[in-house]
Amino acid sequence: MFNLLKKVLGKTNDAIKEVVPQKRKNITKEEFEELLLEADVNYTLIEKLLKGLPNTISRIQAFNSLISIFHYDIHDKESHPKPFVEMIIGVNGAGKTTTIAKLAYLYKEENKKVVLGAADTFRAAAIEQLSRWAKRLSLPIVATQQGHDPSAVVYDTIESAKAKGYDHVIIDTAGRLHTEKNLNEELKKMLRVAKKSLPKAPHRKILILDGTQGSSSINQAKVFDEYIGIDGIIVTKLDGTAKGGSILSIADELKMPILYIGTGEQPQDLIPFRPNDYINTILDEIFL
Ligand SMILES: Nc1nc2c(ncn2[C@@H]2O[C@H](COP(=O)(O)OP(=O)(O)OP(=O)(O)O)[C@@H](O)[C@H]2O)c(=O)[nH]1
Ligand SMILES: [Mg+2]
Repeated sequence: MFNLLKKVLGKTNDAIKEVVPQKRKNITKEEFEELLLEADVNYTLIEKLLKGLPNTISRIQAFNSLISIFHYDIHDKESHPKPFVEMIIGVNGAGKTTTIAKLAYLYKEENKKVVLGAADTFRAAAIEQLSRWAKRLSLPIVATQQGHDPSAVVYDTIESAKAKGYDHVIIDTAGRLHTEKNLNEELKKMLRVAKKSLPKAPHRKILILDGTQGSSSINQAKVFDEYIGIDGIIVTKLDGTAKGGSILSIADELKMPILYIGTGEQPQDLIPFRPNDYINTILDEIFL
């Protein structure tokens, strides 16, 4: 897992290498500042991270500075109600549908029964795309036709899960900009209708952020959160970007748990996000 993270953060680490080519015991404050900039950490946060640090920084000092951003630990095994309903939200092309396949794969590995809800009835071929994943992973799926009411799919999927004793419901939604009022009203309706089937559903509204967008996705997340309340984030496409440091900005500004990171296009390409591992992977490139 640790090595996998190292591979994923490869490009970010390459950017860092430009600043500190050889591993050392200590780095200067200026070097720390520069490498955070290279990794796309925003400047306000960099200033905060540098505050109180001496001019020469050891690994422990760098670690303590970075870990201070993360205020939570979400991978304590929580017990989930059954069915546990998750709704996957985000802008167009962020990686929602692929992430659903990954989550479903993970739950299946834990011997849980999963059903998918194809509530992206908006984009042409979205239903087919999720159906293909369902087939490939041998999962049941609840779907309707393109153009039909996505809320009905949400309701039917939860009802089906209750009737058949499924552990997990994962609902795909259409990509939407945080600024599209009508589409966001539709999201609210989907949430209301979910509650008609199961009062506490959805238990988790997960926002998918495209890791290649770097810190700019923070604004999106804030607007979605104001609108419907986000319970957790999954950052995708971190395999293809040097902006791995944006995770620090996301964690600091949004104060929402980062649940997983997406590291490729296959179902197994999802890593639970653990702040310690993430920071150590970066620091391994800098310090002896
Ligand atoms: N390299 C890489 N590609 C990814 C990752 N996650 C998703 N993708 C790719 O990103 C593209 C878009 O993924 P989708 O899952 O269709 O995105 P979406 O958010 O459902 O898109 P819409 O439904 O159109 O809004 C696809 O080509 C995926 O294979 C990831 O973690 N790494
Ligand atoms: Mg999709």
